[in-house]
Amino acid sequence: MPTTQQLQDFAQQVRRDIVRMVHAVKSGHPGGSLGCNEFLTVLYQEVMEYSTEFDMDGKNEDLFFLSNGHISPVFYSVLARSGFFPVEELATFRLLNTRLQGHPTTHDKLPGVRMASGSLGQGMSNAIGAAEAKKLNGDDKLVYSLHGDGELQEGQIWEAAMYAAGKNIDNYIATIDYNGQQIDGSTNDVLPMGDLKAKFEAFGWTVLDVEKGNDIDSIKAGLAEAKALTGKGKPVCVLLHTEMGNGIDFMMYTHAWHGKPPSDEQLAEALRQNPETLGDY
Ligand SMILES: Cc1ncc(C[n+]2csc(CCOP(=O)(O)OP(=O)(O)O)c2C)c(N)n1
Ligand SMILES: [Mg+2]
Repeated sequence: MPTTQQLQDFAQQVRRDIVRMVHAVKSGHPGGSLGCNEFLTVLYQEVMEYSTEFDMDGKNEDLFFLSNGHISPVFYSVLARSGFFPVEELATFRLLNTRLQGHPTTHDKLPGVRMASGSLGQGMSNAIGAAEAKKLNGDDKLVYSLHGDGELQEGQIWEAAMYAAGKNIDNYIATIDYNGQQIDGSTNDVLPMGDLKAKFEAFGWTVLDVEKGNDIDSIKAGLAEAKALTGKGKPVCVLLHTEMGNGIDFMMYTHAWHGKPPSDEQLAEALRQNPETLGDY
């Protein structure tokens, strides 16, 4: 098992990758990527059991589905640094004909990508399908997914939530990036969603909060708790309280960096705040 320090170092390198990728092509989504960095780091570096010899069936492996596909920079960096493809390929982010499209696709065959996402609201349905297939196949590994909180405004999410509970999909952990922000402002300004815990519970889920969603040890503990709650007849939802733009001071506490690249000067400052740990691509 990696130490907390090793996971922090990993996340710091991922932070550099995110801003460098988005800066290089002057497009992409750094804010949500930075907010979900520690979660994906812990998930891929400690929690999930998987093979980097990727195949779509993923039998006897834990599976992850990214539903908020706009945070592709963090997903690609974590996949590359977990051994799915060469880290040098991060330099092709958003270029023509790259496997690292702005929003993940499957036809480009990037190892680790299990569904095309970007059109919000679909990943829970995919993940539930995979979890149900695992049950039918007698495969006892788990399925994980990640969703934005603004994404929960999509109706398909709630159809899927109803299905998962109704069909006792209890080998599934859906995490919500609960940053309180979305593309145009705070979720409360755009469309207040009320008490998300009560809503998921009303749909028949077990829900737990991780209050420090950017803290490695809190995420570890939260995911261990979530894992212990699987196999009990209900799907599990983790409300991960995160900070958009985490780790780069001028990108935090605002939705402004949802989908905006840093300038040359801003990149330099972001990198100064996050020295290299594992080596830049
Ligand atoms: C179906 C659909 N509608 C609208 C969009 C445009 N869109 C992209 S990201 C986003 C905000 C989503 O908010 P959230 O899930 O909270 O992501 P965050 O801004 O926190 O990263 C929107 C509306 C989309 N990608 N798909
Ligand atoms: Mg959000």
